[in-house]
Amino acid sequence: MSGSASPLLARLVGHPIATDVAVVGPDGAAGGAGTYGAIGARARALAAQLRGVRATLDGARVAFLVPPSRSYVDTLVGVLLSGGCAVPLSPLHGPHELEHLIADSSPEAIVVARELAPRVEGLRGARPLFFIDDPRPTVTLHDARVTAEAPAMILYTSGTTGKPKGVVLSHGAIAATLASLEEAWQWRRSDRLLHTLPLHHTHGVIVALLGALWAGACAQLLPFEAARVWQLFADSTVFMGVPTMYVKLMEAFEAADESTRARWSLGAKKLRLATSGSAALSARLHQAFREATGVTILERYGMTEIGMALSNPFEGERVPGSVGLELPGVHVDLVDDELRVRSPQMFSGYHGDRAATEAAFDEQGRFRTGDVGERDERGYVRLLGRASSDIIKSGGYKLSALEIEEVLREHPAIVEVAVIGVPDETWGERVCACAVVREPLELEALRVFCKERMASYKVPRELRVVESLPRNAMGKLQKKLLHGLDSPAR
Ligand code: MLC
Ligand code: AMP
Repeated sequence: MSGSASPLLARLVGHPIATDVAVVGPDGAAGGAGTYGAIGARARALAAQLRGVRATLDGARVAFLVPPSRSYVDTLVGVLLSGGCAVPLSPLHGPHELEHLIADSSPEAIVVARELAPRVEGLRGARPLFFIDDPRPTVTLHDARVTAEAPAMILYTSGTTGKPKGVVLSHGAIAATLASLEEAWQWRRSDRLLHTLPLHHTHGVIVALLGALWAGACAQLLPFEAARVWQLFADSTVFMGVPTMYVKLMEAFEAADESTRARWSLGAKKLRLATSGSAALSARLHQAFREATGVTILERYGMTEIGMALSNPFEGERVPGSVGLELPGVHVDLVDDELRVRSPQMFSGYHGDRAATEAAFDEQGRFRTGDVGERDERGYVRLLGRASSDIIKSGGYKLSALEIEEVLREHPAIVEVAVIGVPDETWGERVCACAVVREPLELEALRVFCKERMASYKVPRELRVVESLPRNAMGKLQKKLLHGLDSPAR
């Protein structure tokens, strides 16, 4: 077999000190189970089981539905060690989404936490199901040979067309992201990451979780809850959030009494790095967090397909409202104001969709991000918006207006509908449905209808009942008129 060995696996299971702690849970207790050695051992046992399905998984997909926890890490590393391509599913996905993700990725096997098994039982067909919590036989196998080019992960992301697309990332591409961030942000083995992001998107799983493991550091995994995060800053050196998390942190801070504020401010001084990404952080929030904590948030920009591209400097000026400069190894051009990217972190393609993959690159092989921006004289990039109004970013989740519209059209009261993102203080943008109706329709009823059919973060937060939808002479929907804005870029 040709190709160099996976640099990602070399780091994930090559940690020199087996007793170093890689993962702790919400209570922060280290215990023996979360050490690099213990995770490696359980991951190897899972890999051996998976290779019982097929000796060389050779990039075949293995989907897994495991809540954010040490078991998630065991599973991810186990799938990678088996030579399989990991497809993380989320407990936040509804049945329709799980059905699409499983059908589209056509996994060879599914790994599941026992309590979540009922969610995939009816969807798995004849595929074998492995329970992550089962004790596993200790089979000794040589590690599968996995190359840098081999597919490591498929992450699903919403696009401007139809259902979410699977972004295939190779071991080498993920390693390039992690190496670039390690250098840029000076990740250290002594770091402790406070991790509250979901683990089915690149921010949570690659930038944060694998970022920590690549460096041999420790990640504490827990659900986001503002007061708890403030308390835990005192035990952490790194925090990574989406802007909505910082909004919620500042709301909690402002609501707290003076002594709590003083304690939280002091605790936050332990952070050597607090980053923001996935959506725009306002200069006002940047400043409010700095006033509360003395910590200057480092904002960076990335995308599932391209990894991380731009970042404010770790040392040097972090400019509020800017996403900074190219990360090591990355090249960004502004072509007609659109950011186009060349990078060793680049994805290998959309799973099973060659036409979409080809269309994603320009004639010079640069990825078309669809994000619009400008550079200042020092090279710092400021983002101005997106080319398509069919993409909505709510709380850092990328949502497709078209996907939500498709569901809404099934509602008996709806004649026609357009979904737009409306500026929102907390969420960045909130999902708003503009609908022509044949009978009265209330937002709450619409939300109930939607919740059965999509992840709850996609459900419209606003309903505007309109006489008709604005169309041009060709009959094409004019979404920008619904926004009341002239520029399609904003
Ligand atoms: C939760 N809700 C949302 C929402 N998150 N609604 C709209 N947009 C969101 N993002 C809804 C819930 O469904 C629930 O609805 C209600 O809000 C309260 O839920 P919650 O669980 O209490 O909310 P909270 O935990 O505070 O969630 C906020 C959040 C979360 C910011 C922690 O949204 C989050 O984890 N966002 C991160 C998304 C992310 O990782 N994106 C990265 C993509 S990768 P109800 O009706 O049930 O009450 C990427 C590339 C890059 O973008 O550069 O990083
Ligand atoms: P995703 O497809 O979920 O990976 O989201 C990628 C998109 O998130 C990018 O194309 C941007 O639109 C947006 N994004 C990421 N980081 C930032 C940021 N710092 N500021 C504004 N938008 C961002």
